Amino acid sequence: MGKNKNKRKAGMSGLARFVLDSFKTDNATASSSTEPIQGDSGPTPPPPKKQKLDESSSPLNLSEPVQDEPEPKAPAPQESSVVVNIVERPGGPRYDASGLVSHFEDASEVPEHLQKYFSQRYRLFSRYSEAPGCLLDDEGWFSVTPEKIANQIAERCRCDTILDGFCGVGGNAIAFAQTCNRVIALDVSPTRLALARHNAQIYGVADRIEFIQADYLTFIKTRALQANPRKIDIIFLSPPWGGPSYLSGSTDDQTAEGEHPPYHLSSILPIDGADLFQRSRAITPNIAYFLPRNTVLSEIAELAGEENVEVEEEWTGSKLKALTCYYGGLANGQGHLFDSP
Ligand code: MGP
Repeated sequence: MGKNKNKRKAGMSGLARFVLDSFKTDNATASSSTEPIQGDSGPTPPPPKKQKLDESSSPLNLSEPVQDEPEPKAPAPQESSVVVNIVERPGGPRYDASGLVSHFEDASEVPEHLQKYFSQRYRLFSRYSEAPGCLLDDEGWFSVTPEKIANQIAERCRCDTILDGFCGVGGNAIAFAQTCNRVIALDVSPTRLALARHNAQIYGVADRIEFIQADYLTFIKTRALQANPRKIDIIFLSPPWGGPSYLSGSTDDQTAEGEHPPYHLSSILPIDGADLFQRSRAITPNIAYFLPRNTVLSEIAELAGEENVEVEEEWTGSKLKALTCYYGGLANGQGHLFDSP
């Protein structure tokens, strides 16, 4: 499958530089938080292990062509800049984004709408309370991938270079940094990118991740213009699903009592989820797509065309949290597709 188990140190890559330069030329908002940090030497992560989750996989087969899609939906307003402290500590300065959002340690400090997520904080980040404390903004609280699930996905995505197109506060990027040689983590929000880097530092993996403030669609479009772009083996897509109300479904479809209405890929942001997938496939056949548990399975299958897709249910305890859909060489029995153009 062409996967590489060795790891190497990440600096800012030619690709990152190219993209940043392109952004500068276009006067678009982009910045990188990849400047080297002295003494960024947190604990070395343990060798990756397979996480045991109550999961099941079911390959789906189909052959429907994927339709062309409408124009991108309006992008969310962008924040322009973020100030982050570089804190002097024994052993060198460390990146610390503590000023950007509150780190809660007691439920009494937590706003009502975040209480449910706060009670799961150690499932989200097992090192949540390790100084200076993991940081999440509102969107991070409701959309970060719980750590065991992130580790499970990272294990399946073991490769040389992975692109996390919507890294949020870093849950998946941190896990990928423990199984992949190089992680390119994008987010359109400078705040969330700073929080991701802060959290990655707590896990001792910040120096293995290239954090790039960029809109994913612009990033891949820019990359397509490069004469000789760096190979990206896998793209991980965990886009916004439209907020915590995604479970209410995205249409007036009828459902049986007690069931959640179906979620359609057309509700994915910033563009229709089928379009997002097809644009990503222009870069690599190997896509891991993190989707709501109530996503219409036939739509997931349709994306695969003549190939198979493997759908992994992500459980924590007795609760189904989400689906990860593995396409291309990531799907069981399709390893030969991993290095295909
Ligand atoms: P959830 O259903 O909001 O939480 O999200 P929970 O605790 O299962 O809610 P309950 O009321 O059913 O108990 C379940 C998981 O989906 C979260 O842990 C996140 O990993 C993921 N998730 C949720 N949202 C709203 C998003 C999103 O917008 N984008 C992405 N990528 N993941 C999300």
